[in-house]
Amino acid sequence: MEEFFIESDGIKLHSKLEKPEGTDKCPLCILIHGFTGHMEEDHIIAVKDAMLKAKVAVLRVEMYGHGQSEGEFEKHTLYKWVTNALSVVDYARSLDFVTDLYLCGHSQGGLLTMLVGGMCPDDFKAIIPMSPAWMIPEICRAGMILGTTFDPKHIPEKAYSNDGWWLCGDYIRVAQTIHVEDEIERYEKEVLIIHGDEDETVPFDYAEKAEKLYKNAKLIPIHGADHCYVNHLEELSEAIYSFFIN
Ligand code: FER
Repeated sequence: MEEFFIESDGIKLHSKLEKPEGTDKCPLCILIHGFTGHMEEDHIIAVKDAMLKAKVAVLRVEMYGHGQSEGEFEKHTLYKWVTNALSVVDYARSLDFVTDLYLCGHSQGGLLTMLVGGMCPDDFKAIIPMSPAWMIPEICRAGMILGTTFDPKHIPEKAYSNDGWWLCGDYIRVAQTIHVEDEIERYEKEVLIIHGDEDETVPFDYAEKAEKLYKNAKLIPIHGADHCYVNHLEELSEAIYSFFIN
């Protein structure tokens, strides 16, 4: 395992690269956590291990304001995450050992995966949005965030969640401008969507809607799984492993 920082617009992003044993050249998957998440969460580790078992190298990176990366959580926005992800893709392109490149992310990282897939369609063999939180732009336009409501035409300075998190109004301003359908349309290659059908954070309907909108997507529902696949990590691992070995 190599641990290092990738520079992105003056911000150091904490990164870990792991390669499968006994391979010279191999595919690489970039793997991104969700909102308030980090690279050591159980579901991220499960996915990483399943990829390594399928002989795919994994580059886990923590985005602005998360984990051990620089930036303040309260000041993160989807534009900052997009800028970060583009820097990570740039870094991945420079690696000699990589055959095919993949992008995978959970929840807000899954939304990021959908956006960056559309922005860099030539770079990825496939993208893997897991429980993608692609309702965020829509709910921000409707005046909802973190389970609370606001006037979408008069964005508050700060938005608070019931469980103690808060975000700057700029998070909402940025989210309101994003139209995920445009980026769905731009990505014509293979998409694997994985989503728990008892997700309490991101409605499962969004996975079904994304599967229909993409030209070439397959949804693997994980029956009974919640947002982070607690008690369903084996099914999650199996979905990832079989995607890469088939
Ligand atoms: C929200 C609902 C879900 C939200 C973020 C999420 C910032 C993302 C969840 C995740 O990434 O796990 O209202 O607001």
